[in-house]
Amino acid sequence: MTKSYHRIEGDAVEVLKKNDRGTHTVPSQNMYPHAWLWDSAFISLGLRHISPVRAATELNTIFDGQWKNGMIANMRLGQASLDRYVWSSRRSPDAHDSIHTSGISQPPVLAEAVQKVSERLDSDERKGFIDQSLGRLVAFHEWIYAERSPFGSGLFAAVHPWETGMENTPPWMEHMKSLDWGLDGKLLKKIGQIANGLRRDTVHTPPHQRANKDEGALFFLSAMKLRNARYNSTILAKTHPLHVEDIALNSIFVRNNQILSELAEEYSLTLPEKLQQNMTRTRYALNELWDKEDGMYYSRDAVTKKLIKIPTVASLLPVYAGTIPQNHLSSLAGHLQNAETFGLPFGAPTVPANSDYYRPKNYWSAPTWVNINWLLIDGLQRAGQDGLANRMKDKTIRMVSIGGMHEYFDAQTAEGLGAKDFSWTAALVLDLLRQK
Ligand code: 9WN
Repeated sequence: MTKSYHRIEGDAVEVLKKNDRGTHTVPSQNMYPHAWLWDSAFISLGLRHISPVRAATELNTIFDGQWKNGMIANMRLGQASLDRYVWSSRRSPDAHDSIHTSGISQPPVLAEAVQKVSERLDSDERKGFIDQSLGRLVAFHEWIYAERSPFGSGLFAAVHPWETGMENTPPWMEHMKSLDWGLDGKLLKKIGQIANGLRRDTVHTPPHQRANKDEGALFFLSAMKLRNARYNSTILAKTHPLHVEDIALNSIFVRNNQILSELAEEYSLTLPEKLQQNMTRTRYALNELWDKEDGMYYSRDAVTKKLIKIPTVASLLPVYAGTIPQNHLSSLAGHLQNAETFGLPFGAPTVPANSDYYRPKNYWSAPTWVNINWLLIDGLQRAGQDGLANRMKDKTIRMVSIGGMHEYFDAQTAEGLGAKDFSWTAALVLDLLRQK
């Protein structure tokens, strides 16, 4: 049964209240005890409708954990957590002196959040917030070029699947399995056992909805490689086998570079020349990831420069970048409407329905996520594709009204999956409703 818009708004506000920890919002009660970069960015987009000042605080909490070299980590870790030991971020001299974080980042969607939140603040608050945020955003984007683009393409090359935010997405999992990690089978097995022994996610969520054991082992293996290299990018460029120019990550990067330029112009800040040049390069380089034959984009191994041709919703996210040629945009819009692949009843599945990798209830391997639908809707609106954008918006709202404020959903049935009372689902559905 579908609920009225009014009821959904009420439920969304309730979830955000329940998950509020004062200066940040946890993604969900038990499963996710820390503050995550892109979660807090999406959460702030919903919070700005309730309290713009609280939305700004949400972002400041993430910015406050920024490393000395500009990195903003995917997780700002809570008290006494095992994750503090696993990541041991202090192994890096660049880590924050007193705030514990992971040692990797996440999609740079913070400029978007800063812009949208700042528009809701009154002028004094806005000035203070922008003065504080702009320098931090510049340092973060400069860090991406300095430390995550070591092979000269101008694209963001991620070193861990969690940097994409789409943890077990099939192209990454397949690619990781194909790499030489320099370990024999016995050691790999041992690492897998340790990794799965440390996992707590499958206590809170049915295991078939989460990453499987092999995927869990790959997450841990790559994290240990990074930790052993003390997160030093010069060492990683030589020793780490995994550098992927992820298409979703780079689409988000291009759009947020654009927003950062807009903010700089509006607030009379001249961006460093090198950063401006790099931003232009990234915009052009995104099109190197276009595959003419399939009419969509793919992620690329940054070392071999080979596309990893397994279609996922990331292949369509250049819609959000806002800079792609018109014929590419039409092709991606076509995929989004194809009922055999991405045009499912409740939004874009993360893996197309006709793929061998399609597992309808499994995490980033088919279910649809509200944040990804939000990014697609936003891109389609800016591209003037209002009809498709509105249809996706209606599907997403209807899905949440049927499935509840879950983390992700079966794109065919709207069944809620993963964590319950998930913060960005609540925040973004609130945002979509307020746009109506
Ligand atoms: C690891 C918090 C995060 C999201 C990610 C999502 C999931 C974590 C996990 O939860 O990842 O970062 O434990 O699997 O995949 O996008 O930011 O909600």
